[in-house]
Amino acid sequence: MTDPAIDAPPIDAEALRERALTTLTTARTRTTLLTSCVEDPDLTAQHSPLMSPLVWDLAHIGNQEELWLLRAVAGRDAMRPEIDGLYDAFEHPRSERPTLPLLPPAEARAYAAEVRGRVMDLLESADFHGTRLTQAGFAFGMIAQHEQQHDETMLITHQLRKGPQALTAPDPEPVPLYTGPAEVLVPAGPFTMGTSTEPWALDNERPAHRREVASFHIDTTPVTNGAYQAFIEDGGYDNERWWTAEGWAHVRKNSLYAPLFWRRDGKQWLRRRFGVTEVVPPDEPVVHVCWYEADAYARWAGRRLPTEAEWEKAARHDPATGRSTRYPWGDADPAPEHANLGQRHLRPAPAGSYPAGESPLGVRQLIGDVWEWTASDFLPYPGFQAFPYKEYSEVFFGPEYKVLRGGSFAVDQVACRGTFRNWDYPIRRQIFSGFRTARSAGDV
Ligand code: AVJ
Ligand code: FE
Repeated sequence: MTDPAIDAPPIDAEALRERALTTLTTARTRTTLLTSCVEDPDLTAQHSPLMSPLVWDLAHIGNQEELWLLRAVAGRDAMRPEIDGLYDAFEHPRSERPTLPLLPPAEARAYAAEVRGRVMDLLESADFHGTRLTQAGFAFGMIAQHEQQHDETMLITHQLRKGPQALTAPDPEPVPLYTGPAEVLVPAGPFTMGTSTEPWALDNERPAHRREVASFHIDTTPVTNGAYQAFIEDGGYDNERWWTAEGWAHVRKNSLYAPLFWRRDGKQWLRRRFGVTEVVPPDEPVVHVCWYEADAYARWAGRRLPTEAEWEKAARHDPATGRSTRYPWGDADPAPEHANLGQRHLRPAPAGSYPAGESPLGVRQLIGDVWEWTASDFLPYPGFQAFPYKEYSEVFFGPEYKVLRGGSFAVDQVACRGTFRNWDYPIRRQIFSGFRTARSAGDV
């Protein structure tokens, strides 16, 4: 009998080449769509001080690809050293980027395409050995994830943009109203959090480590618009007792009364979504709420936000084997029946969708639909090492950022897994953020 562990080549170079090619090409198709569905003035305009002009994202995508694949991996010289500073996210805050001498749209496109052409040549002979950057094609995976992260950022810019609809996509399949249990019990005990084996996991997801988690209940679906409306109608935004001190100060100062993009129209709520105004659908997960709103809703409901460890245990721990899986449904890569990912729909799917994607305990929609706010600050795992650059994660660790998990409809699968960590300020709500709630097992 042959031992597959010995017989199998340690690195299947052809499979990696194929995966790198597919993920980079998928990202570029998305980038092209997001930057060609509007005219040039909409690419160079700033649609919100929170966001870069779309043409900045486009050239920044190319510049990061040049930096990591052509320079760091292949040792090439800079193609246009004079532009590096313009596209360094740390040199210029987003609000200032429109005033920079950015490459105009045609030049930005040509630059990104030129970089990509050279990367395609490099990929043909890449051997995926040697350094941590090249091992298992990490740098290619990191760059595909980076482009997809900016594709989500650009979709946020499209949502903030005023004016007629520029993007369309089919709606998710309608599903029968979800009538399963509202919450599940996750029994106490340790589980493995984070990963040391997922080849393209980013530095903040590493290393795998054991975490003790007390028993808790967690919602089987994200909180819906309908449930959130009940909080609004009950005067949730006017009642200080549901809010943290900072949250209360924030809602008062900014006169918040509902999720971003909502407005009341008589008895009903309307929302603006990619240039179209529509009635807020009650069965869809709520999106565009900040951490303070999620936290206040949970308290109003007699519950709390799950910690990051609770969220990951609900998403990855398989009670039958004691193992942590890559996704709630197991180790298989995401397929359309598992989750709403990749901007194939431009909205979350109704609560209770994707039964094939549920966790062993029956928790649904942990992956895709909406990013889920957790109670936790963004902190390094024990044994964290910044790689390949401190500015991805390390400089953001601290109590000023809250962790979001699970990914939204706007995230591609290459940048989404059970261990993936996102973070933002607790006031942010232009992102595709929702939440689910939890309670400790002892609490009623
Ligand atoms: C992980 C979404 C917080 O957009 O600031 C993109 C991703 N990092 N380019 C961000 C990122 C560098 C990052 N987030
Ligand atoms: Fe970036």
